[in-house]
Amino acid sequence: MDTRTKGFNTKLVHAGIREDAYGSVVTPIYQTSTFAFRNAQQGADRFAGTEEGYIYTRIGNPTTTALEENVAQLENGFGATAMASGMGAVSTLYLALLSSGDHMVSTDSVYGPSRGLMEKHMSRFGVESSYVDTSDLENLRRAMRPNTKVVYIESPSNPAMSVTDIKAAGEIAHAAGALLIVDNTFASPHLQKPLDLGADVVLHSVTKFINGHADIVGGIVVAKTEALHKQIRAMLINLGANMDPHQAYMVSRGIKTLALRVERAEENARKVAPWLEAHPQVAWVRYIGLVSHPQHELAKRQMTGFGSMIAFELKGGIEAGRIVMDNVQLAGLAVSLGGVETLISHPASMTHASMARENRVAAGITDGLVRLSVGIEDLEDILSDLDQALGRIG
Ligand code: LCS
Repeated sequence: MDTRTKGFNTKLVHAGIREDAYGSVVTPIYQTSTFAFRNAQQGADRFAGTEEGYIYTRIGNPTTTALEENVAQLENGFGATAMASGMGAVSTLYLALLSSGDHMVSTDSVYGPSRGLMEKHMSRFGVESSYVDTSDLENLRRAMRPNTKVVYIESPSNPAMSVTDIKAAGEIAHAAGALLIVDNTFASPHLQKPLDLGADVVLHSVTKFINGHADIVGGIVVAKTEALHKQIRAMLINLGANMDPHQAYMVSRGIKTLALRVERAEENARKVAPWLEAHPQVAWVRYIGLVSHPQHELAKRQMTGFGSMIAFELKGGIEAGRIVMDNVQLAGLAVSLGGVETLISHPASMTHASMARENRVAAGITDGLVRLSVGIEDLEDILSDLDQALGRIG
């Protein structure tokens, strides 16, 4: 069945599954490191690329291919490459698309290590970078240089929840001869399709919504064109940050319910966000579904939903935040997000601790910001857990 013309939910369930000798309904785990050739000529042909087929699992594996085909179709891209982690995807992209003397402009409130890898390590190889608030396109325009080769947007961003106009960012990047990469982790392909909006490459930490069950880490990159897909894949094969077939199997299992999970979690978040906003202990809430969010209208235009990530700050600052995090019972006090379970965390001391404090504050990641990944549990239980934890504040 050609799933490319089918709807999103049908793709989630069926895309990438190939018929096998046994009529397996799902793609089995091909737990093998290597694939035997019929003869020496076949080995040579596969290496030369004149015959399709598998060679060695770092280069490709049927279980991983099934996931790659699925996500490539969800994002409307030419092809996808699965990695060992989201950071495996980020590092592969930096190394595949940037060279010494090149410059990258990025959203300032990106996931901490995406910025740390660039500023602390890629800089050692002569790659320059600027981090600006890309939700204001003027900042992006001003940051472009003659040697800018990549514009890297995270939208919505982790954890400031800032939203960037992807279509406009693509136009700015392309006018300067640069590529647009979008980290689509927070939205998931169910709520946002950056390639349709003009991005060249989209990436995910599949650890989050795509897998959705908090039981593996993984990453994936989808390229719009064959040339970009080949360039990224060639880098991954050399780097060796490939996804393992067992990991790929787990993700293929989790992804089938992506739309159901994302919609259910959003239903909860749409109630939790205004509840928090009305709470006397809460200073402010950033949820893109709230009219108080500065890019609410933009999010409505470029996304098909608002998701389930909420950032908020308590009037009592970080001390009050600590009390809440120490007293939640249903919500897990843990980093990561996008799973079926509600999780709470403190970016300034956890996921974004590696960022210089002045950069963090400039990016809207205040010391008192608490991040909530709303799960699919019963709404009443999530609210009563938050209520009792907030009630512990002096
Ligand atoms: N991109 C975004 C937007 C992320 O949130 C993360 C991880 C990554 C890339 C990297 O993916 P990983 O290698 O972890 O699969 N974000 C995390 C977070 O906020 N808490 O724990 C991990």
